[in-house]
Amino acid sequence: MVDVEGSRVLSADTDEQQPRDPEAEPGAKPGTGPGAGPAPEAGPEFRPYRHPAAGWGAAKSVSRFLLRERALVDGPRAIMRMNHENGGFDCPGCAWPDDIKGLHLDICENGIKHVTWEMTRKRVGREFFAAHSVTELSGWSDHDLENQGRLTEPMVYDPGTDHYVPIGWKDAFELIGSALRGLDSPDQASFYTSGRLGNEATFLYQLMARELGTNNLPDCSNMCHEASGRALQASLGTGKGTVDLKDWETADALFILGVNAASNAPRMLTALAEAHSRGARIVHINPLVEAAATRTIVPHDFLDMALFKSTPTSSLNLQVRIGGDMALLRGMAKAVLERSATESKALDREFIDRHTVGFEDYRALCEATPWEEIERQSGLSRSDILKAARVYGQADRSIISWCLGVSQHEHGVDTVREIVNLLLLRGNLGREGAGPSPVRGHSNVQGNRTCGIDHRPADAFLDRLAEVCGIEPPREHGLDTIGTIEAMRSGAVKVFVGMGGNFALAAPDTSVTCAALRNCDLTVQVSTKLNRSHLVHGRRALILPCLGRTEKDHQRAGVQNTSVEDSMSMVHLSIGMKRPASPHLMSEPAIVAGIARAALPDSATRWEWYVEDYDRIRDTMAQALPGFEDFNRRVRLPLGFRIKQPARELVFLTPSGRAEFSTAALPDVVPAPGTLALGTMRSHDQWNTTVYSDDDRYRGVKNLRTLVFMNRADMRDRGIGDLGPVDITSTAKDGSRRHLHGYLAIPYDIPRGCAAGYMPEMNVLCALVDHSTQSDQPIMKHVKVTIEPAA
Ligand SMILES: Nc1nc2c(c(=O)[nH]1)N[C@H]1C(S)=C(S)[C@@H](COP(=O)(O)OP(=O)(O)OC[C@H]3O[C@@H](n4cnc5c(=O)[nH]c(N)nc54)[C@H](O)[C@@H]3O)O[C@H]1N2
Ligand SMILES: Nc1nc2c(c(=O)[nH]1)N[C@H]1C(S)=C(S)[C@@H](COP(=O)(O)OP(=O)(O)OC[C@H]3O[C@@H](n4cnc5c(=O)[nH]c(N)nc54)[C@H](O)[C@@H]3O)O[C@H]1N2
Ligand SMILES: [Mo]
Repeated sequence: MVDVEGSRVLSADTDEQQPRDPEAEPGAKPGTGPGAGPAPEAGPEFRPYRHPAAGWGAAKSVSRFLLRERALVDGPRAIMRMNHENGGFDCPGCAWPDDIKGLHLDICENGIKHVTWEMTRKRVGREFFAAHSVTELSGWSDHDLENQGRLTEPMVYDPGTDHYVPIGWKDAFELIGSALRGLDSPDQASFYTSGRLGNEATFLYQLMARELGTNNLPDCSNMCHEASGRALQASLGTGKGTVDLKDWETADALFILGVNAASNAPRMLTALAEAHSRGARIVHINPLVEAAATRTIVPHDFLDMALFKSTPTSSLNLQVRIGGDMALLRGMAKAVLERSATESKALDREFIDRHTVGFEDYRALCEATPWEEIERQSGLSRSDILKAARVYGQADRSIISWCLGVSQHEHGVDTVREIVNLLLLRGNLGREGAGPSPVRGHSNVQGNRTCGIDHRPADAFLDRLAEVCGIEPPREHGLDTIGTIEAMRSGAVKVFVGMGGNFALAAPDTSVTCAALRNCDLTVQVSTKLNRSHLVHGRRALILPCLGRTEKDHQRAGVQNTSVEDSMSMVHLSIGMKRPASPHLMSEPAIVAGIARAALPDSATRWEWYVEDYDRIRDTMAQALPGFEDFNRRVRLPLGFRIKQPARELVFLTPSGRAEFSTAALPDVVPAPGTLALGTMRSHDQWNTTVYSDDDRYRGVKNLRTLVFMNRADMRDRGIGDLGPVDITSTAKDGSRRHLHGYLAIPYDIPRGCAAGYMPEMNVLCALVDHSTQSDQPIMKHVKVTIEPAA
């Protein structure tokens, strides 16, 4: 337990290397074999990080990265245009909302890296594919594949030579069209979306799938916040958070569960620092004390930067056991209820009576859950849980925010519902400074759902789509990510289309997922960069290169823009301003329209007409999607517009018409003797399956990704030394085992019985059957493993 109030002396982050010659960068040349990261440039190092988050360490890392990507000329200019009201492009990184005052230089280290990675001057042209066979490329590391630069023209796999060869757009569309037309049923195709896709392309994409006749619309959200959406839907009647940045600015208490904000939502650091400065209390709940739970140097505050002045970002850190959040939340609720016996203000009775159902059952459940059980399951002492409960009880306005540490569990839905339960007790909903605030992942993953990427669409949505678009959408639910992998494996799905992303590596059970993709008749990947999913392909395969978000999108009616929705339901325009990486790229809406026309030659939908002018797509969306009325005008307002959130207005679209308390039993998350609970997570220097380097600055790691963070006592018990080689074995629900060999163990401040390492490499350990029965989400944060010294 660390109580970081009044914490450590700070110093500048000085242990950074100087910029390197880009050509000498080992990752710039073909690496030494598969694996996500670049070839190691030096031996692994581990030194606990003792500096504030962001600040100069981040600035240096950015300049090194810009140098390496040779984007020093365009990079800074583009970055100044990012996330600006009126006329910038939306950062293609995370989904944290833009600064509402529009004043700040609203950028972060990782957003800059992300944009630069897209704007690189390196290219993967036809010569590259002519020089390297698919078999040869399969031996390259994932870093080296992406690091070749931007894809430039459509390519088709030639099985005769084992090379990708150029194909014209028209022929590519016809190939897909004929494959789709030739299926016995449209349900033999599955259409994946990665959360980068803009709203307009998203709307056309789901329209095409439904006009074809399938709801097989898996997306990255199935692996990400599916649990959050389902829980919020059940508790509040809409599957989104209710708060916005203004609420973050007025909350008295912030509870941050299972987020590594300094790496994955760095702009949250600013909100945390501001909250701390105005006296709000911040409680971090995470098995690891991540960098955002210490101090930060606010990146855009140049005075702070100059003076190395940092601001605390935490009042209390609770190192919960992996999977123990629900028990902790239950403990906090129990404490609030106990206090209400003597203090009438502990509960908001009026709110509970007017707006909720199920309170008495929930109270009884909390009373019936013994403290011993809560302590055992959370891995925290009662007195520590009471500290968090006190912060909650003393605050008038509380926000609870969470990310994958909460959702990627068997009981992710129950845990998010427990978050809502706790909020309801004190009426922390529907008023300023209070409410649930999930931190979404990809920049437009929330917009994808809003605009129809949903394998379980609501009837009301389909009714309206049918009426507005004149189609007859299928009513049967479709396949999600897990379902799609199973169906490709069994042969039930024969055509896979990936609209962005890197399905082969992002999905669980790498070898099973790869075999499933290889079992398809046709795989189509719409991408900006070369990745593993291009090499793990069906009998026929296409790579379709598209414009990135930073690039100008010319269509018949002029330069087009696209809209996105952030974590807090703000919809705004993103306008690309760079010359496209190649003249042969197409925009995502144009690619969807091309596929749709080829697959549906008689379609009455005016696909080509839509692509000429995206305002036309938006006009249709305005009729088809609730909350998008007057879309074209409102999206052009300086900050865009906020989609109305009924729960925020205390309107609950639940069966009871009220917010519903849930009463789930606590799950048993205590690892069996000899086993550990392993969480897979991101390093500081990666974007999902895109790995920029082998470093993880805030966790003190250099030149190493094949690692596992462990409690020192757990290492001692097993005879494992510092950075000692280990073998990791996971055991799935069905008893099957999976292995990783020769990983290095790092002694880390993590609760006993818990371990952590990096995705996507560790997807090898995640069995396909290990998905939540509540959300079908793969259980990526609680893999049951044994760890032994390497044989
Ligand atoms: N730079 C960068 N930004 C990103 C991404 C990226 O890869 N790189 N990815 C984007 C995407 S798609 C997403 S979904 C988000 C992901 O953002 P995060 O959710 O921050 O992603 P992870 O790295 O998986 O980190 C999970 C955190 O949960 C903690 N954790 C693990 N198990 C538990 C648990 O049982 N309980 C609690 N309370 N905590 C736990 C881990 O210690 C870690 O701090 O970030 C987005 N932003
Ligand atoms: N074990 C484990 N596995 C996980 C997770 C975990 O925590 N643990 N997290 C899960 C989560 S939260 C997520 S969201 C998924 C991520 O899954 P995905 O979204 O499928 O994967 P990404 O790595 O984000 O995709 C990177 C690729 O997207 C393409 N791309 C980049 N920009 C664009 C663009 O503008 N348009 C198009 N069409 N393509 C583009 C590039 O070719 C790049 O190679 O991974 C999941 N997998
Ligand atoms: Mo995600």
